[in-house]
Amino acid sequence: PVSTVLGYPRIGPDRELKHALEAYWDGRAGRDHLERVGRRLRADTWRRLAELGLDGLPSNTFSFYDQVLDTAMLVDAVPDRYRECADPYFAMARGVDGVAPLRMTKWFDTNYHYLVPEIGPRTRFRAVADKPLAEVREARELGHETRPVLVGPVTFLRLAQAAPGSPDGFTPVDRLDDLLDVYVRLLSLLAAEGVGWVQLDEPILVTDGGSPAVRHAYRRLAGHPRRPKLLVASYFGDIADALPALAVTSVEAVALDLTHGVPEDVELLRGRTVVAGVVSGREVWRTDLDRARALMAAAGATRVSSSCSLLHVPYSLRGEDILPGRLAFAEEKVAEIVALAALGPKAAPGAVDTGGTAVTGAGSRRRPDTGVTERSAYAVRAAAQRDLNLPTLPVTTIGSFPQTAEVRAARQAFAAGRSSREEYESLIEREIGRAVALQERLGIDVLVHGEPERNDMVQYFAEHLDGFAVTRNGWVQSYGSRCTRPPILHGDVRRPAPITVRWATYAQSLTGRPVKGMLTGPVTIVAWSFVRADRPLRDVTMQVADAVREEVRDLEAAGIRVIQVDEPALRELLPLRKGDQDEYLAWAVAAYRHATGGAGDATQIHTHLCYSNAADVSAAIDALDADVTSIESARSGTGVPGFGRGLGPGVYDIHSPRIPSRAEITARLQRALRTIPAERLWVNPDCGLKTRTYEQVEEALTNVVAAAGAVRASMEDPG
Ligand code: THG
Ligand code: ZN
Repeated sequence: PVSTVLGYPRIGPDRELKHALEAYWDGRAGRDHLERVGRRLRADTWRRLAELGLDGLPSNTFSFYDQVLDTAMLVDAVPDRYRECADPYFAMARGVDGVAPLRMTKWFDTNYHYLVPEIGPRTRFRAVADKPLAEVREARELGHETRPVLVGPVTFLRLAQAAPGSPDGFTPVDRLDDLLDVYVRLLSLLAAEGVGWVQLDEPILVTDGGSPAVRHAYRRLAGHPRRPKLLVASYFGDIADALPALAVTSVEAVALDLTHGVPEDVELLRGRTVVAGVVSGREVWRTDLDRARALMAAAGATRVSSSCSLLHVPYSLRGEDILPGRLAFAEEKVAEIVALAALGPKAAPGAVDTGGTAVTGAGSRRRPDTGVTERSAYAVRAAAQRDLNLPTLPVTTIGSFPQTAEVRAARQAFAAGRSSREEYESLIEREIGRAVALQERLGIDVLVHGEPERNDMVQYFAEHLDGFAVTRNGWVQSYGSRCTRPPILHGDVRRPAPITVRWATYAQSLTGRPVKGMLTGPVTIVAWSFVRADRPLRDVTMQVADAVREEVRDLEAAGIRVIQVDEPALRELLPLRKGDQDEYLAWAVAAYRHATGGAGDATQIHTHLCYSNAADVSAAIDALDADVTSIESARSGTGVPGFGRGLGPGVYDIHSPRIPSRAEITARLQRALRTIPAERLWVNPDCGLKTRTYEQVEEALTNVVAAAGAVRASMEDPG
């Protein structure tokens, strides 16, 4: 075969898998229904890929939840606590009563999340090849020979965490030899099934320090006599120093992500099959076919592929009318791959330009902003903000209040033209009134309007900014059954009119307490969108920062004294190689400070970083210089070291329907006071409340306010 893809979306063109999973989990449908939907999605995918002319079809790229979880099942790395569960697979993914799920985290620098395997010194690996074997047979019955795709052993162990109770110094990679025994067994089972090629995904090759384990692993696997041919796939970056490590093994084929350039020592792969990942699996722009052919030639490649799995892009452009002629989603990318395979490589006249494609729009730069850019020192700001008259341990929430079915239905009706703007907006005002009244009654100190006008925050801002397009049905799997519809940032970003001012000022008109304006930060807007390829990400982010800055200044001018600019995705764009990280963090922080730096000293800037509170970005969080930062973890007050400003460690885990008791929250606050001085401690839930019900929120926040009151009283009267 000369044309292939490294993987394909699986949620279904109309999110059939999402609906089947949720029906199964809720008990609305049986296991057989879920299996039937899975079988149909796999069959449709193979048929469609074959119809489009692709000749190398992958299998085992389907998953009911996650491919890393599937790999844990494949090697039987199931922690003991799940073994007795009725369905260990979904118990690992989602937890069951009293049994916590596996931790979930980002798959490299994508917006996809995988489940983190737990590997200990005594994890007993065993080959359980049922799933890949069944998919190979299923495809064969439909007339397709396929190449099963497995997560490779090095990536699997490097992404795993040490099982609880592992001795100090143990890391999962210590178990590589034991795991390789199992991969050898898996390969021989696949060979016995008549499988000609297996793809082993090793994206860990594009990070630092992967080479020694890779050399060892692939010498061992490739040295085994009874096995299919091996295609080792590296993606999401430049393979760099790991290429020589692979080149000393006898793997038959290597897939390279050429969207990150042609590796320097690519000639070390001569004599082997090089699969050219020239059609981006991450971007949505049409491929420049001439440039792709030149890259193929420069890499000595004879096969064409996507740069990574197409999991990260929507299924197809069918039904979309945006940016005509400029986009390619999964199906259109497959057609490009087939076309490139037919054309073959083309000797480049000169060096290959590895810059962006020429397909995105150009445009003029915007006018300069005349406001101040750097805010005063924190002490000066804190003094200027004293007239907010907040008590010690001020209580606030993160931003969203429950999204009722009524609001969702009204938004759909308005979008579909079935109701008028006036009807929709008056419903939004009623919802805001309800949220404000509740917060006043509960005694919250800094109020929010509750965000009833937004569904997904990035989607919302994209819809109100020039330079973005939004799809009708461009869903991309985020984790399990959850998807997002990333907006497409295609041109110069401009804010044609204020976006949130109307709702913030309406809420403020209902109360004498301060209402927070709620914005999403530039890094997060960019991280959760498909971005243009013809400008550096930092410049694009700075344009978005400019738009956010204008919104901050308009909120301030409209009398909003507290403005929250969230950056939950700050850590997501962190480059995979350590050497690139400082530069990224510097411009990410600069973009945030540009967005917020137009606010006067008397305006209190808050930020919230749900997924970012990790040690490797804590200095950057500090450098954002927000007056108040709320973080997810309620477990320690030391998550952000060196913090000399307001800090709100979440005191209530909103991801669980459980209502925290007043005593529990009091204890958490008292613990936080050991590391955070009282004059800087804030009291808040750990994230937005939109997934909870009003009943749960009322009960939980009652306890939060009571706990803050109790701790305040105990400080005044320590006896
Ligand atoms: N918004 C966007 N991207 C994100 C998040 C977000 N990426 C990271 C993180 N948050 C992912 N988390 C989620 C959580 C829930 C959902 C999606 C991603 C979710 N989606 C709805 C679903 O699948 O049913 C659809 C939502 C919609 O209608 O837009 O629940 O918060 N952009
Ligand atoms: Zn959050």
